[in-house]
Amino acid sequence: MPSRLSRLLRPAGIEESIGLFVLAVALLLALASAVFAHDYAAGGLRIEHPWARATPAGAKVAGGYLVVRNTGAAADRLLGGEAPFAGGVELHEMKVENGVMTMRPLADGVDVPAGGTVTFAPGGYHVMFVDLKAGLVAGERHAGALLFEKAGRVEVEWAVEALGARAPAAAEGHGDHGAHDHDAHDHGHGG
Ligand SMILES: [Cu+2]
Repeated sequence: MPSRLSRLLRPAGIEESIGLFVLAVALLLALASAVFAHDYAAGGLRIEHPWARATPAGAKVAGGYLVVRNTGAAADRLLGGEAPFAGGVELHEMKVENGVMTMRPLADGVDVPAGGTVTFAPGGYHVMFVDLKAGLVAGERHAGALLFEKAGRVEVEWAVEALGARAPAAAEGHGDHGAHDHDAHDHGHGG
């Protein structure tokens, strides 16, 4: 036993283990980004890695995220999307106003200026899938589409990622937001 322990504690042995561990992590990360990153092009638009956050049991809404780059000379506008796994797709903005997290539907869509980039990420602009037909499970891929004013309908796959994926702490209240807010603006944008 003592000899085995001393072998484990030998500095060289530890360094080797750490080296192997770092190598393994690096390989996993390289593999993960190769497997999970997926991009689309439509005219001058580049749509990078559309993903949806996995949902807790019973959730009826889920957040969707992506990056849209406009390499073209004309502005375009993201108007909405399609997601057969949900009853509807809305575009929302989450932001802090006077220390209070607020959420509002972007009824006119989101402008994507010529040469500009719009990022949909937890805590900011996001796609909201409402009336989910089933929970979203990490690792799934769901066919859907994005609708642009000029580029038109662009088919994409929404990659479902883990519940906490890239979520700042501020975004954790999204479930609440879904419960008391989405029902309210399902029937219009009067407010
Ligand atoms: Cu929302």
